[in-house]
Amino acid sequence: MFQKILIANRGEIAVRIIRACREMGIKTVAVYSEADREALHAQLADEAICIGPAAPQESYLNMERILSATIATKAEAIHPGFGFLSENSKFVEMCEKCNVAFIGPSAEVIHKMGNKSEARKTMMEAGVPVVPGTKEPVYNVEEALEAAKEIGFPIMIKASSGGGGKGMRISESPEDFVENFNTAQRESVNAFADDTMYLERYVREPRHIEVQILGDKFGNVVQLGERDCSIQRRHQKMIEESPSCAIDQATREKMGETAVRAAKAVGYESAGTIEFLLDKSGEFFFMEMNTRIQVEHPVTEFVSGVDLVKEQIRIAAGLPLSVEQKDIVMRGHAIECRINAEDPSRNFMPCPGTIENIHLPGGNGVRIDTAVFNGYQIPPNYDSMIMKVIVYDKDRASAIAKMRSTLGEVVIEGVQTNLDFQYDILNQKDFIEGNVTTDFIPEHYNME
Ligand code: MV4
Repeated sequence: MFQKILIANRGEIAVRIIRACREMGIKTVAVYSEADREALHAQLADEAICIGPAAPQESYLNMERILSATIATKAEAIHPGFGFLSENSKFVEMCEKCNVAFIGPSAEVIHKMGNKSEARKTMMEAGVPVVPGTKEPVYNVEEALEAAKEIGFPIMIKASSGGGGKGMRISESPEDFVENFNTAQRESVNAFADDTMYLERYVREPRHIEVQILGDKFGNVVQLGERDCSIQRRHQKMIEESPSCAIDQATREKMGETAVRAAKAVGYESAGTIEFLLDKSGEFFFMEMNTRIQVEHPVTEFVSGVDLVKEQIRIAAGLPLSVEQKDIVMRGHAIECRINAEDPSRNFMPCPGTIENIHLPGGNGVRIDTAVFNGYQIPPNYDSMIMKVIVYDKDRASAIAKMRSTLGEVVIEGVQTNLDFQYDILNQKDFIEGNVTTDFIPEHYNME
């Protein structure tokens, strides 16, 4: 096992990883930017190194500085968390060259799954269901229009380098296709310097359901059930839960087996997620693969009892998975609400500032993942997510009741948050009845 791990991240996920290391008897090195001198992750780690100014490009995204810190402290491995360098295949190659273990999948798999049209083609060839559409990428609007007519309208135009909604456009008919394709492609060229596009039939009012998988260096792959992440705003997830109330046991098993097949098709190792779109008829389609630990991993940890971060560390150290598929039994219901320092009444504008007073709830089946504390100054340079509230109970109704009670107890003074907005969602009839699609927030709150 590793003696020392460097955590190339900040905030609650850095703290989450430090805790896993400490439980495993592994020493930790935190890296921090000048804006994060007082940050919890820097205080909790055994060692902490300042790697540069507040701007992410000069610190948490600076590959040379992070590798220098790793070598200087003699850490043997880097945990990238999520965001930042977690899905940067070039960084993984640099780690290899420096003889540092990257706690995540190989550079090759990250690169392959980062290209969304290539990922789609790989999955088609592996027999994983994808939304009907193009197998090869399209580059010009004429050939794209021909392909679109073949697939049938409405069409979703997507950028190969996209994901998270960038470079994505809906086309309802051949009449509006050219304009939408050109706009999406221009967006892709500007954002990713890539004109590679692909087409899918547009699935109306889908649900976003994703399956957690774990793979080791011996070719073992297990799945740990699904998360329903349909409650999103502008492609930012707000509430995630496991299990999903939208699928029956037969679909769940089929989806789990499909996710395992997808992971095995690329020789996946570490923790990963296969995202599916579920349509109104109950059919599901591969959408994307996330080659990282995700924000919402705690809901899976609650229902499965498996510590995903510890598994990632074991896998990277060359140990086999500590669980077999037959030992993984999903039990109860978990829900996560993401608490952001933002103002819902001002179009969710980020609200950095100082936490003047904070009270964190607790109790049976309550987990709070956060790195904020009394007097903490939230820097304006990073993500506005400051806390994850995760609850666990025997069924969905009990978990919702527990989440309401738990959110009701949270006190955060000094900055605006989305706490009240989250609380409101939990009291919506459609949410309580499980009638949610990716259009839930725009539909219920009159916003895009
Ligand atoms: C889709 C879709 C409907 N049909 N693809 C959004 C982000 C990117 N990961 C893929 N996305 C979508 N792809 C087809 N063929 C609808 C969405 C989508 C969405 C997906 C999951 C969660 C929230 C969403 C919000 C809007 C659109």
